[in-house]
This record gives sequence, structure tokens and C-alpha cells, in this order.
Amino acid sequence: MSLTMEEPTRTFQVVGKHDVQEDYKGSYRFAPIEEAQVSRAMIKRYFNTMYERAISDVVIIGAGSAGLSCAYSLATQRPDLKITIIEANVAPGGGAWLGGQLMTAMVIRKPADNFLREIGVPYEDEGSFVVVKHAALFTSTLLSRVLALPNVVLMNATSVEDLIVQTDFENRQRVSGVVTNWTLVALNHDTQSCMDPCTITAPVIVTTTGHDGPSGAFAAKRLVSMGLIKELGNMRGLDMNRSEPAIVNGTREVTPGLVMAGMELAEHDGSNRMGPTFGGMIGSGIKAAHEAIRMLDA
Ligand code: 48N
Repeated sequence: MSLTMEEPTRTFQVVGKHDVQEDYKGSYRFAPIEEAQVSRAMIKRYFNTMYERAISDVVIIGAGSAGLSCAYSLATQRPDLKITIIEANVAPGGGAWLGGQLMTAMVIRKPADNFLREIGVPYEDEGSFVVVKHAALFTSTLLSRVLALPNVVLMNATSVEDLIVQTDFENRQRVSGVVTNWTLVALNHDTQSCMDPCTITAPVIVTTTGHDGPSGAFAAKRLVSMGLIKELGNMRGLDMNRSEPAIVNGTREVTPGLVMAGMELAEHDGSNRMGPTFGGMIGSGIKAAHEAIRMLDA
């Protein structure tokens, strides 16, 4: 289905080459536009995307450092895959806009600096780790690289409200999609009933919803409440040297169809937290991409 954008009825006649002029001395002229053209340009693209991505190859829940690293690694290794990122906030990026305690510099332990070179983020080398001068430089660069990839779609201001779970041919409960709603709707189910969600189905779901915030560890908690796992391991205290390898090496398919990565995994497994160092998120995201490819090729 594609919405045709028939020419709107014009309220004024615009003919010939547009008389535009980029002049900052007082006679700047834009090409003329009809208000309906702006609305239709957005509506056509958004709803075509929603229609087309109702069936995706991989859905990534959460556009934080782990989710975005996963999306970049997966989409560049497998440009054939339709990858759809669902992010609850209007602003993607999760906790990676600041380095720690609202300070701006971001620490990334080696060898995760390899990824910085791959996506083109400059840093200062401090020996066993590197420092990006502002966390937003890492996150905005990663975000721009991910959004520029033709097979990736980001649906921000959109929440995953539930998981689709079906019995597979081996009679196992398999996560096979997500239940979505616009976040402002999802936050208002107590004020207005019967605002039903929509769905996106995919053979692989990667969940990277973090460990804090209003919907942290969303999928991990949902697995418990739907009885697919008995209880959460609950994230342990801070230990940088234990936590980062535990989370990268522990990134895996935690239940059929669902890969868990980033700090959400710390809540699921009960591994330590690492605090203000982000190499583990990068490594976990890349590991999740490898897991997704393994599952798709199985
Ligand atoms: O940045 P986060 O919270 O999660 P990660 O795992 O990508 O990175 C975690 C990292 O920022 C740390 O916490 C650092 C390393 N500190 C560790 C420590 O010890 O303190 O991103 C999760 C994203 C956010 O943008 C959420 O808005 C989003 O997931 N999200 C959702 N999006 C859609 N639907 C949901 N249900 C949902 N829940 C969370």
C-alpha cells in the first residue's frame, strides 16, 4: 500500500522555477508551500513505514548504547535484514548522553575503542581506556550512523507494551514480536481505557531496555510476570572489572526468540553493574547482533 500524494488543491497559483533566494541582508525567499504538503509528506512516510515494518526481521527494543551498537553491527553485517528499533523516549540514546554523575566525558575501556574508530568518534587515549570528550559526541555519531543505514527504521516516542509469545513447532513458548503503542498513550492507560496497541512481528527480538528509568528492564520483568522465567537475578553492586565482561559474554538468547543485552541483562542475570564506563554496552550490543544472525541462520 502506498498513499498517493495527489497534488493538493492550491490556494494560490505557483508556476515555474521557484523564486528562492538565500539572502541574509533582508530578502531571503523560500519556495512556496501548501500546509497540506507538509502534513502529507510526514503522514505518507510514517504510515508507509509502519505498514511495511509490521513484519520485520529483527526488532530492537530500546535505542540506548547497547541497542544502537547492536543495530549498527547487525545492519552493516546484514544489509538484507529489515531492522526496526522501538524507542520509548522522544530522544533516543538512553543513558549515553552523559558520562556519569551528569559529567560530560565518557570512558570506554579497551578493546571497545575499536568500535569508536569504526564509526569515527575521536577520543583521548589513556592507556587501558579511552575518553570521548563528550558522551553526546559518541551517541550522536552512533545515532547518525545507524539512522543513515537504509535497512534500519527507528520508531521513537513508541513503547513496547508487551511481547508476542506463541507456541513454536517444537512446542516451546517463543517470543515472536512486540506489542506497541505511542508512549504518550502507553503512559495514559490509567486515565483513558481501551486504547489498544498495535503489533510488529519478527523472528528475532533484541531487548536492551536498560536497568533504570520508568520502564527499565521491561522485557526481563515481563518474562517473570508471564511466567516464562521464575524471577529476576537483580543487578548486583558496582564492580567494573567483573561486570563488563560478564554482560558482554552473557549476552544471549535468554528465551526462544529473545536476545537480551546491555544493562537489562544485569537485572535478568544478577550480574554487577559497571557505573560510568560504556565499553560493555558496545560489546554487548555487538554480541547481540551476532546472536541475532545465529538465530536467523539456524
Ligand atoms: O541506556 P539504556 O538505559 O540501556 P543500555 O543497556 O543501552 O545502556 C545502559 C547504560 O546507559 C548504563 O546504564 C551505564 C553503563 N551505567 C551502568 C550502571 O551501572 O549504572 O537505554 C535503554 C533504552 C532507553 O532509551 C529507554 O527509553 C528504552 O530503552 N526503553 C524502551 N523503549 C521502548 N519500549 C520499552 N518498553 C522500553 N523500555 C525502555
